[in-house]
Amino acid sequence: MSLAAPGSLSIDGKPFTVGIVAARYNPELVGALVEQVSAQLVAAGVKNKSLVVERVPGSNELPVAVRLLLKKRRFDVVVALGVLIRGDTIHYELIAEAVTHALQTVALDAGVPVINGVVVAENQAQAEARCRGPVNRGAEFAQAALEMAQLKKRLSR
Ligand code: RBF
Repeated sequence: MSLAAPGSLSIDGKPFTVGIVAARYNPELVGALVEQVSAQLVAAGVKNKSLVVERVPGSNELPVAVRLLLKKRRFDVVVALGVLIRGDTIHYELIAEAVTHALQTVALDAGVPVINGVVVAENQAQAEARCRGPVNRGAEFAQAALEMAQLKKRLSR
């Protein structure tokens, strides 16, 4: 994946209700992503009461949890967070592909943007660099969430 993330736009997060669904697998790394995403959103003006965080066991459970969340309450955007690290089998690849497709399906069905914040890494070091190292995917996911929430508000009737 490229490191050429889009530059951050200055978007006021005050009007937005944001859901975060986070996997408990690889807890320290996902925890770092949750912290970064939440901190960026709050810094942009999203109110604490407009930020809902739900946990699921692993990345495979993210799509259904996002769907349940969207059925329960109105959200401007949902961020799905997980860390998949290559193991001895291709299991992580299967989950990565299935989750990617399912998150898109849920988003398109609901007409609500869902940010794919699942970090897929070859090894622990790669995952570390992306979750609490120099790459900072969390900030990128938060920016994408703000941009898509704004776009949804602008284009929805
Ligand atoms: N979930 C993750 O979020 N990240 C992982 O790296 C991860 N690795 C897994 C490896 C194996 C062999 C299995 C069986 C599950 C793994 N899971 C992982 C959990 C998965 O997302 C899901 O919670 C379980 O498969 C139950 O549906």
